[in-house]
Amino acid sequence: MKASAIANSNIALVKYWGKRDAALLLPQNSSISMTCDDMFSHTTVEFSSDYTSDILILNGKEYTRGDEEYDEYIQVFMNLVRSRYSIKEFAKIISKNNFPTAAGLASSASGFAALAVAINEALGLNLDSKELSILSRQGSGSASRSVLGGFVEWQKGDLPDGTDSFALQIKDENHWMDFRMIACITTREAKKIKTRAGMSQTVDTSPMYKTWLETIEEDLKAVRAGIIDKDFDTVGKIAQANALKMHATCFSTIPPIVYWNGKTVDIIHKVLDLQDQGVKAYFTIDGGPQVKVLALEHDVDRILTELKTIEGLDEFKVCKPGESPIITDNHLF
Ligand code: 2P0
Repeated sequence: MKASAIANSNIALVKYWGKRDAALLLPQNSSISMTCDDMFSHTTVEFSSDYTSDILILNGKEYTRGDEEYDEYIQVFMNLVRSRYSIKEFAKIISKNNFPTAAGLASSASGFAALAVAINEALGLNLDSKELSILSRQGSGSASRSVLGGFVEWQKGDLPDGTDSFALQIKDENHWMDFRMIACITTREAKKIKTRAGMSQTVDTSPMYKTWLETIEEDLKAVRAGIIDKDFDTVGKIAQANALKMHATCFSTIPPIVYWNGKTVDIIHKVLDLQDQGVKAYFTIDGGPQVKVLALEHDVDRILTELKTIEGLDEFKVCKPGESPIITDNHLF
């Protein structure tokens, strides 16, 4: 009843921002992402009657009742798993990330995808990728996209029960092998405003949110086609504009949500300068201060050289399109 899995994180090119059902984690809009090959969660889960409650150890720290990570994420998810698959046992879960947690690098995406895949293996559930996507979505929405490699679209679905809200692969990791995402780590501190709170505040109070929803289908259509045609300029331009629209909805809530720090802004200016010089580089930003620069492989060195001129910015992770989760015998306990 013990199994381990490794799942990659993903970075959205068209963002998921806003829920229509907070309990089932159903989104207001569809989203498109790239699964990233060098940002992953490694998770081991074991169900046993020896455990009297669920145990969670994340990056070496134990979380228990009273911790948000435990009460609002793991407990809710594990209770759902037990009730859906008629399991009585509690579980021990040990997970670690190879990148900063809760700072806008989608650690909940890789974390819940790895956990869902490990649970599927440990319990012998034989879930297919659609069912795995639906299960991981209920841990964290963006995790629905991390159960597949390459370029992925999470279709929002329309049904109230969420059975049509899951991810499908647009193209696998071998389709666009020179596509790169340079994650610029501006800080290792966890963000102050969690994504969940940020999303719901935005939906409730931003006058821009209506525009977000009105323009999302055209962004999805352009990025989907751009990925299929390997049209870097289209994907980069629309992804950049889509990220700025998402942050515009955040800035315009009451009280305002500003996920950026000074280095975030410095990187934006640097990338815009590069664009003025004819370099193909675009940025995207999630619910945190980190910036991800989209580029093609042959431009990465030049872009990194420019980014390193920003004072205090010295930590980067360059990712390619990554693969789907894998099962591993390398157990963490
Ligand atoms: C995304 N983000 O599409 C968007 C863009 C952040 C900004 O999905 O509440 O942690 O667990 O469903 O998945 C992060 O949100 O939120 C996210 P929940 P999640 O990647």
